[in-house]
Amino acid sequence: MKKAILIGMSGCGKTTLVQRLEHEELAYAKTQTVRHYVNFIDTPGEYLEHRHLYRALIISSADADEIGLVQDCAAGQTWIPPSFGTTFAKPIFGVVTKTDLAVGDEQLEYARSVLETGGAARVFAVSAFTGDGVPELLEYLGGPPAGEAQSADRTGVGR
Ligand SMILES: Nc1nc2c(ncn2[C@@H]2O[C@H](COP(=O)(O)OP(=O)(O)OP(=O)(O)O)[C@@H](O)[C@H]2O)c(=O)[nH]1
Ligand SMILES: [Mg+2]
Repeated sequence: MKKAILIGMSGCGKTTLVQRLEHEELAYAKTQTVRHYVNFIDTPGEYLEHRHLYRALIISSADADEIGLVQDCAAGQTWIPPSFGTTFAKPIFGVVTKTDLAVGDEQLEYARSVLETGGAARVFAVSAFTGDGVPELLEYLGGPPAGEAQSADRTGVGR
């Protein structure tokens, strides 16, 4: 499975999504610093919100195969600048989060356009709460189907 670093504003749902993808219990915990999971690198939203911290994102991305830009569809604003993805010489995908909160298509379209403008070649729309869209994202990253035990994967054998 490819390793992805997730980047997005504070509260957009990165950690909750990683918990869902890693089959962990969903429990709120503010991300204070970069956290490494088996298949993901979770980052604090502040690293995107303060330009002088971009450097930490660039350094952390060295261990990732893919860059995942994350946008909360219910946020109504973004910190992802146009062409932000060019900061990283790696493939970029986008994730629209919290689709369970979307009221109509406009919010989803806005989030999708933010991610595409930021450089995402593929965009996935997910809800970590309901699991909608999670299998498609896992398939893209080459992971096992949602719900399937990841014990073999966790050992790192074959990676
Ligand atoms: N309704 C809904 N709420 C969600 C979803 N995912 C996350 N949340 C909520 O959004 C809030 C922020 O989620 P986090 O996963 O901590 O966000 P984050 O992007 O990791 O935030 P930072 O660590 O501050 O960068 C929490 O209260 C979550 O419960 C979702 O799919 N649907
Ligand atoms: Mg977090």
